[in-house]
This record gives sequence, structure tokens and C-alpha cells, in this order.
Amino acid sequence: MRLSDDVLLDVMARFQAEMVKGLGRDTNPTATVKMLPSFVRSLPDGSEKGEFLAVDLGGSQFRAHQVKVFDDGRQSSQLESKSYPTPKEVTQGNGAELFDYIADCLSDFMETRNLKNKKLPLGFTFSFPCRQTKLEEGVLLAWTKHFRVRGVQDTDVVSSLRRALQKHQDIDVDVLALVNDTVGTMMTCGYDDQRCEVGLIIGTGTNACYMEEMRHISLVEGDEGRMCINTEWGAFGDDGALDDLRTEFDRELDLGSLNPGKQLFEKMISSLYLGELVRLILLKMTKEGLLFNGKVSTALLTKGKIEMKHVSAMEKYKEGLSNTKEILTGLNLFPSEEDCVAVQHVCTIVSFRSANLCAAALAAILTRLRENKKLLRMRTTVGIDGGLYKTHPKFAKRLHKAVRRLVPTCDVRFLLSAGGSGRGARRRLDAALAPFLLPPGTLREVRDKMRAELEYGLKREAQGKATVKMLPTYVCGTPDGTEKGKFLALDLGGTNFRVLLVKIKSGRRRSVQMYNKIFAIPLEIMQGTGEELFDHIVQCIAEFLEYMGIKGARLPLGFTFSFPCRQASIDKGTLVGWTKGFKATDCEGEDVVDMLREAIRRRNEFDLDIVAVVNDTVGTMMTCGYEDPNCEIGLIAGTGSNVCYMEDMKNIEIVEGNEGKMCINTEWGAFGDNGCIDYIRTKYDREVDEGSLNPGKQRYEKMTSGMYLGEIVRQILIDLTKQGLLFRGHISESLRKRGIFETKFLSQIESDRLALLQVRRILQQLGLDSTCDDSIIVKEVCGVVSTRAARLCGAGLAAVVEKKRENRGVERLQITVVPLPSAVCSFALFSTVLRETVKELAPQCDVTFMLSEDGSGKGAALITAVAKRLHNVGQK
Ligand code: 0WK
Ligand code: 0WK
Ligand code: BGC
Ligand code: BGC
Repeated sequence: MRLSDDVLLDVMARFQAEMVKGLGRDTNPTATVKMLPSFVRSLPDGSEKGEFLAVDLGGSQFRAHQVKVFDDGRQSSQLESKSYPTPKEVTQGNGAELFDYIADCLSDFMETRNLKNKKLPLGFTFSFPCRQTKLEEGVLLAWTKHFRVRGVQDTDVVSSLRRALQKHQDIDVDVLALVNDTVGTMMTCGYDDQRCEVGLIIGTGTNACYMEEMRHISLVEGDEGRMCINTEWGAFGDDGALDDLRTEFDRELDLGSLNPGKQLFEKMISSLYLGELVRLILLKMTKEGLLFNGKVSTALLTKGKIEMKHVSAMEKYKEGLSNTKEILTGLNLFPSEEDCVAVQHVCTIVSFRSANLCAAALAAILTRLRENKKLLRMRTTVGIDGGLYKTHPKFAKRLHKAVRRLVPTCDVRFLLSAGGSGRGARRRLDAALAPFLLPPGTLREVRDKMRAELEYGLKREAQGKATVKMLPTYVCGTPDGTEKGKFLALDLGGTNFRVLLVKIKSGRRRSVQMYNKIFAIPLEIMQGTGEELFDHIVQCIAEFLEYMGIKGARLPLGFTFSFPCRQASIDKGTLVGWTKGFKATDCEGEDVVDMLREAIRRRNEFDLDIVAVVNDTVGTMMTCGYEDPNCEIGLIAGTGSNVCYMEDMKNIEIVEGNEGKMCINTEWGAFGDNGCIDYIRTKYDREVDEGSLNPGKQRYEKMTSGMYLGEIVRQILIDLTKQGLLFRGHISESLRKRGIFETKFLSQIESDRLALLQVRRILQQLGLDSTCDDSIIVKEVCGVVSTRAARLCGAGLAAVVEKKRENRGVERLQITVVPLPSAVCSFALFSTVLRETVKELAPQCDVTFMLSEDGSGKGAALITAVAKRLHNVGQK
């Protein structure tokens, strides 16, 4: 069952020969691969419009569809469907009953869709080999799969359906076309992608169609143009052409099937048979004592006991082995660990062969298309559908890989057809992005939930329990202009680690001068030991003091430490937990000021007076507060996300005193860690969270900040690529690389200034070879992700400004918020949407956004200066 590429290339060549035989007038009658003309001569060109009905019989589901196609130049359409059961008495009954049943279901469907008063054209997807001489006719050659209805073979199924429909006086339907499901799938995908010229089904049954040159179809008059050929490749090998590859299990399975000797290729590939193949192999291995201690259970002896869903479950990435144990136990087989591994292996071999054989036949069709076009290299799209391809965890990838190995001269996009032989890549894109489009009602809920968490976090009883921790900062006032002197400041936690020297002048010459140097924090330091981290910080300080020639001075220092710290005073801060990219050991629960002091002592080269530790939001607010006393809120939407604001002391239960205000560091990044906003988190958010350094933590931050937005986009792009909507369905190594989609690319891609060509250039830089369509989709995804981030940030900020307004008990509030022009906030789209959302959700607040270029370092120095001044006053 393991087929090498040489064998696959041989199967490919054999199938090419079968195709030529099937296309030949003289050879067709004896050909096994019937190459049936479909009388479909072209793909949709977008000018189609109108309302149609369709029934789709032959796959795992029997469905009726109502399709509306609009010629609005956007190729939009609407599809409504209803499934109906196909019990055995229908699939193995007699013809008249079958078509009556189809007509009854259609009548019921029209009833439910209130269509009975309409005269509508009907398309009939009939997934069995039919010889056609025109579109609205099809003589059934043979039943396949689980169908065996008497009295239909060699009759025109369209006439049979029409007769059945005529019995329904209350419906007026005209059967205009009979198509095979492969043809329906190709047309559906062709509506989205004009390159689509192959339709492939890998489901209960398997088959493929493609656009053949009329001059090669000798069964149909005319040499101009092309026509879609339904290959009916399921019958490949029915003449023994594949007997050298068929195993004893294939033969045993065939003997036990509804149509022995028929559809032999299909019986090695499709989902109706793979489970049975696995059962027969396991049965033999058990009888030979290789499995289950040789104990054969009734289940193992029962045909059809192992189904495709079992094989797919046993091959799942993570939970495959536990599924195997569960499934085998369910079959009373009581497997050992080794048994489970062996059974998984059997499943893999069987489904791998299926994918490889499919690839070999598809490669033959692709080669024929390329040769028909006399091209050395060809770019094309394969529209694809079917349960096995859609649900098996590894089938699609294996098929794509094998096809690319067998026909390297063909650049193939695999496009999954949505809504079956119905419609719509756009629909799948909308479906993927819809969870990101948060309606105003939901945003109001987020605002109100944030507000509740803000209130709760201030309560004494919430200490240690609240997710939004509302940490007191012991910063109680904005500078009053009397501050002066030289201060050192450290700025740790953002993209860059900075050491700053800040000179503050007071009085008439009131000014702040800053000199800073940026230092890198290598990953191994960010995620090493606490000692190494603080030694590195002190090393940088030493270099800076050297560089500034101020090594001897014992300067007061303000430490901007952009992580959640519980403070008991301005110069004490116990790290609650690391966030963003940091995970140094032996730090959480420790006082970061003490750790810095110890590191300075360890170095024993200079001494500093650490006066204050502040959060970057506080430093940022203070930087701006120096200019605008109305500035009482500091917002960071950068690598991380957080906000601080001046709160009335009377509302801060854990700090003594009721007079005046104190700045609260909300640490809103952790909003939702209790699950309160899980209902807006998407599967992509969960993926990003699971792959982060702190799963389950900082959930709000992971939907709003720069460290994660790029990863969310990458996860969406992977999913869309898997669906064949992007990058030809090919997930490149680059796209698999975590963090490759840096946030800076997002702002570049989603900014309107950038033409599609430049978007493609960025994607190229990322090793993503894209089409124009691809770049349009990528641009849209970037826009949707950053818009959600801004809307969520806006909802949170609206909660804070509303609280401020109510604190003041005023109808209208004027307030200034200072966002830093950091990684995310500099997005044109982000800041616009943020402002609009705050206005929408806090209409009684006039919020001025004051972008500050100085970062938080200046603020930290000012806080240090204030603390120093207060300290000196206290000394007197
Ligand atoms: C969905 C298509 C239908 C086709 C089916 C095949 O709409 O026309 O027959 O896929 O997949 P299956 O349901 O057999 O897995
Ligand atoms: C610059 C500030 C710093 C803050 C950073 C946040 O000086 O305190 O942490 O901005 O933006 P990011 O670098 O994370 O984008
Ligand atoms: C049928 C084909 C059909 C395929 C997929 C085969 O058994 O012969 O007509 O396209 O199944 O449904
Ligand atoms: C941290 C905050 C910080 C924010 C912005 C978050 O991850 O927990 O303390 O203010 O990032 O840097």
C-alpha cells in the first residue's frame, strides 16, 4: 500500500492513456474511464443573474438549494439550502419512488421557501456516470457508491425527474440542466476564480472533470473551444489496469461491495470504503495474532463497523492516539498502547495511499491541460469538494504535496467549493472575518463589563481576586513646575529598553532636556534568570553613565517598569506577573526596586538613588500632564496594552485617606482572564493565546496590542490558505513561522496609501508569493483585525472616561488622554477608529487625544523629581 513516486508516475501515465482511450470514438465503448461530455462549454463570466433552484443527489447529503445570483459586478449571490435524508429504501428502492421522493422534497423545500407561486428553472446535480447528448439530459450508465435503484440504469434521469415533478400541480419547475457534482463544483469555484478548469470530488465517491479541447472530444461535433469532460475516474482499473497495485484487502472489499468489479479506483480512495479497508487489515492482523492478543471481536467481523469518521479521528494530530483507544474500546477490542499505535499506522497507510492515488490521476489531468495549451509551465485552479477532503485532518495537505511533486511544472491552487455546487469564496472570507466585526451593542457590553471590573478592582475584598487589578501607584499629583535637577530614568518593557538622563529646569526657564540611549534586551535575557536580567540592566546603565561621563554622580533614578507591580509606596513594586515577551525567573512576587539595587550592589561600580518605580502608562500621563493639567489618563497601545488614570482617593479602598487623587494603573490587559469576554474571542484568538508565553492570561491585551495582532492575522491567513482562498492553498514555511507577521507590516499593509503592488512586495519580503487577489484579501484581514483592536480599546477607554465623569458628577467631561505613538497607536486606522469609538460609547465626554513624542521616560523623571521634592519636604 505504500506507493513510491515512481509507481505514482506510472499510475499517472496509465491514467493518461485511459483518458485518450475514453476520448476516442472507437475506443470509448471499451474504455473504463468513460470521459463523458457534459455539454458545459465555458465558465461563468460574472454576467449571470437570476433566481434558480437546484437539487444535489449522490453525495453524503441530498440537498435542495435556492440560488440567487446578482449581476452587481461584485459577483455576489445568495444560497439557501435544506438537506433531506436518503434512507436505504430510497437509495436501494425503485426508480419511480426515487424520483417521486426527489420531487416531494423539492416541493417541500419550495413550500418552506414560499416559492410555490414561482416558475423557476432547476439545475439537477446527479453524482453518477451519465451519458449526455445535451445539457438537459442524462442517461445513467451505472449506479455507484451506496446507490442501487432498480429501473433507472440506461434511462434518462431528467425525463424521470420531470415526470415526477409533473405529478405536483402546485409547483412549476423546469429542469434546465443536469450536471455531475464535479462539474457543479468546478462552476462554483469558476465563479470566484476564472482560472478554475478542474472539478474534483473526494467524498463518498471520487471523480474529476476538466475543460478539454473540443478537437479532442470525438464523441461531440465541433472543434472550436472547450467542453467540460466528466472523467468518471472511479472506474479506472475496472479492466484490471491496476490489479498489480490492488491488495488482497482491496479484492475482499470489492467482493463485499454493492458493485463488485466496478469502481475499483474509487474503492481504493473514497470515504465509503476506506474504513472498511482498515477493518479488513485489522481483522487479518488480529487473526495472525499481531493485534489485540489475537482476540477477534464481533465488531471486527462486522462489515462497515469502521467508518471514515473513525479513520479521520484516529489520525488527528494531538488527540489521535486517545481517539484510537476510545474507538477500539468502543468496538470491544481492549487495545494495548502498541495496538493503538499499530492501528493508527494502518489508518495512515490506507489514507495516504488514497491521497497519493488521487494525486496521480489529477496529475495526469493537469499534464493534459498543460499539453493542450502547449505550455511549459501552467498556472491553474482546481475546485474541490467532498467530505474526505474537507474533514480528514491530513488528506488535503498530503494531496497538495503529492500533486506538486508529480507535476512540478503546474502551479496549482486548490479552491474549496463552499455551499457544495452552490457558491462563494467571498462567503468564506466573510464567515472567517465576521466574528471580528463587533456590533455597537457588543461594544457597549464590553464597555460595561470593563466598567464593572474597574469598580470591582478598587474594592478591598477584590484584592488578589480581581482580573483588572487597579494597582495604586502612589503618584498623587502632576508636577507643579517647581521640579528641577538631573535625573536618571530607565524605561523597560516596551519595544526598546532606554536609559535616559533628564535635566529639568523650573521657574521662567522651565524646561526638560533629555538624553537617552537605547539598548537591546536579548531574548535569552528576557527569558533567563532575574539576576541576569537586572545585571544586564545595570550593565546598560554603566555604559550610559560612561557615555555621558557621569559615572561618579549618585543621581536619583526613576524606573519605568512596564509590567503589573503591586506598590506599597512610590519606590516599592512587587511584580505580580510578567507579560508580553518577558519571562525571567525568580522575579514574580519580588520587589523590582530591590532587585535593581542588588544588581547595582553586585556590580559595585557606581551608586544610584532609586526614588520611584512607575508604570509606562503613568510615566506617559505624567509627561503630558507637565504640559496639560487636564491630562489625567495615560494609554499605551504598543507591544502591550494598558491604561492608567487619576482616581479619587475615596474610591481606592486599599489606600488610606480620602482626600485628593492617586493614579491607578488599571492593568486592563488582563480584562477577560475570568472568561467574561470569551464570547467575543475567536478561534484565532485562542490559537494565538495557546501559542503565547502566558496562555489564558492578558486576554484583552492579546486582542488589542502590537505583540499579538500580527499573529492573529497570520492565523487567519493560514486558515484561509487551508481553505484554498489564499496563496493557491499553499501554506509556505514562512507562513508557518510564528511572529513573521510583525505589527509594523500590518500598519503598512492596511494603510490606504499603499498600493496593492506594495502590499505584494511586503508579502514577498515575508516569503509569501501572492496574487493581486491575495493581497486584497490580506489587506482586508489586516484592516479587520486592527479595527477590532481599536474598537475594543475604545470600549475600554470609554469605560474609564465615563467613570471619571461620574466621579466628578458632571453632565459633560473635558479630559485629555495621552496615547503614545507606539507600535499600534501610530496606525492611522487604529487611532481614527479609537477616537470614533470613544465618542460613540462615551458621548458625554469630550476626549482630547494628545499624542506625546517623549515616551514615558520624561514622566518617570518628573515623578522622581516630585517624589524627591516631597521626600525633602518630609525631611525638613
Ligand atoms: C458536496 C457537493 C456535492 C457532492 C459532495 C461530495 O455539493 O455535489 O456530491 O460534496 O462529497 P460527499 O458528500 O460525498 O462527501
Ligand atoms: C515608549 C515608552 C515606554 C513604553 C513604550 C510602549 O517610553 O515606556 O513602554 O513606548 O510602546 P511599545 O514600545 O511597546 O510599542
Ligand atoms: C460517481 C461520480 C461522482 C463521484 C463523486 C462517483 O461514484 O460515479 O459521478 O462524481 O462519485 O460523488
Ligand atoms: C503590562 C503593563 C504595560 C503595558 C504596556 C502590559 O503588558 O502589563 O504594565 O503598561 O503592557 O506596555
